[in-house]
Amino acid sequence: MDEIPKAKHDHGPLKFPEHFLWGTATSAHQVEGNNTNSDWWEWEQRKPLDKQSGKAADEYNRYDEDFEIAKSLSLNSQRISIEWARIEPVEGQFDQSAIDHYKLVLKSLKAKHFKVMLTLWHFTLPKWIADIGGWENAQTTDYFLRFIERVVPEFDDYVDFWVTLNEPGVYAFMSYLQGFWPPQKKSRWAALRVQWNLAKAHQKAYKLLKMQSRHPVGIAQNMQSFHSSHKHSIIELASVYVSDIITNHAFYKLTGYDTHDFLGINYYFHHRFNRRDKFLPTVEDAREQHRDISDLGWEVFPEGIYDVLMDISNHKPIYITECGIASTNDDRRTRFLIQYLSEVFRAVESGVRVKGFFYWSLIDNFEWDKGFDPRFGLVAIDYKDQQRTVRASAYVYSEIAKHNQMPHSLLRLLGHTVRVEEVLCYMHDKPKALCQHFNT
Ligand code: IFM
Repeated sequence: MDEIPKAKHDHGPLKFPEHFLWGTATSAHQVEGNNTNSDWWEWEQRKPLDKQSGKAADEYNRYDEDFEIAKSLSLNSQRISIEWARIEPVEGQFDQSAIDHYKLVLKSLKAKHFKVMLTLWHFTLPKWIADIGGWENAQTTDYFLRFIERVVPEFDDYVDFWVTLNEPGVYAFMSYLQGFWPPQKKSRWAALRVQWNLAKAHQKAYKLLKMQSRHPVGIAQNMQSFHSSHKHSIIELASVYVSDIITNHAFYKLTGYDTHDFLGINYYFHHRFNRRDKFLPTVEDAREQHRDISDLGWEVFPEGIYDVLMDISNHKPIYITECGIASTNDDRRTRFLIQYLSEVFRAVESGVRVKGFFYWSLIDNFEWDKGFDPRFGLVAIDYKDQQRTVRASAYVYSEIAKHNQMPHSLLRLLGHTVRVEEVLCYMHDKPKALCQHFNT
C-alpha cells in the first residue's frame, strides 16, 4: 500500500484556497452521441459495435439534467468542449443551429452559476479537415483560427476560461506515433509535424483570443510523473530527465509560457524506469509489478500529482483540468479522490498556485479506442436506457467541494480498505441513512 501523505497541519482539516474551483470535465465526442461529421465517427464505423460511440451518453439532449446533478453536488465549475465537426460540418459552412445549441448548453451552465471552462479542440476533427491531412497539414491552423473567430463572439458571454487544445502530446503520440487512433499513422516525422503545427495553432489562437475575449486562455496538458527504480543509476535518471522534458515541457517550450494565462494539467500517469540487466532502461509494467492500478492498468500513484505540480510550478495559476480513475469499484474511486486531493493540498501548502480541480469525469463516457468499459464517472450511465445513477464517491467529492476542505480524519481511513459509506460518515453533514452501520 502507498504511504499515506503527510499534511503539514497534522490534525486540522485540509483547507483549500478561497474561491477554489471544484468541477468535473467532459468532452463533446465522448458524451454527446451521434457526432456523425467527425473523423472519429467515420473511423469507428469500421470497429466492432462496442467500440463505436453511437449515442454515447446522449449528452447532446441530456446536458441540462447532467448539469443539474453537478449543481446538486455543490460543484461550482464545469469544463466541457464544443464540437468543431458539428459547427462546421462542411468547409466554410457554419451551422447556426449547432452554434445555437451550444449557446443553450452554455446558458444552462451559467443559469446554474458555474464557472465555465470551454475547450475548443478535444481530439476530434471535422471529416473534411481529416481529408486534407488533419494537423499534419499546416493549413489546418488557418481553418482552426477561422473557426475560433466565428465561435468566440457567440460564446464569450458564457465562458470564463478558454482551453485551445486538449493534450496535444497525447494526440500526436496515439494518432501518429503508436497509431492507435485515427488516422493510425506510425511515423516519428508525422508525429513531430503534428506537434509543431499544434504548437503554432495554439500560439496564433492565443493571440486571436486575446483580441476577441478578456478571459484567460490556456491548454490542458497531459503531465506525467517519472521515477527511476534505482536512484544511483545514471542511465535511469537520464531517462527520467529526457522523458520529463519531452512529455511535460516541450509543448510549453515550443509555444512559450507567455501564450498561457494559466497552466492546465491533466494528470493520470506515473512511469518507473528500470534498467534491470539491460543497457537501456524500460518502463516497468505496473500490472506485472502488482502495483495499485486502475481498470485500464494505469498505476495509482498519488504522489505523482504532487511531483508534476512542483515540477511545472511557476508564477502562473494552475488548474487541474482533468484527473480521475477508471474503476467499476466505487470504493477505489473514493480512496483515489482522498489520496490525490491530499497531494494537491500538499502542493498548495508548498506554495504552488493551484486554483481548481476538475475530476474526470462527471459521467461515464466513451474512452476512445477502449470503448465504454472504462468507468470514469462520478455518475454511472446505464447505456441500455441512459439512466443516470449518482455514485457514492460523488457525495464524497461533493462534501469536499461544499466545504472547500477535507477532514484530516479521512487520511487515517486510508490505512485500511476504504468503504465509501464509511468515508461519508466521517464527513460533514453525515447522511444518516448511510451511517447506521458505523459507530461514528
Ligand atoms: O478520456 C480521456 C480524455 O479525453 C483526455 N484525457 C484523458 C482521459 C482519460 O483517458
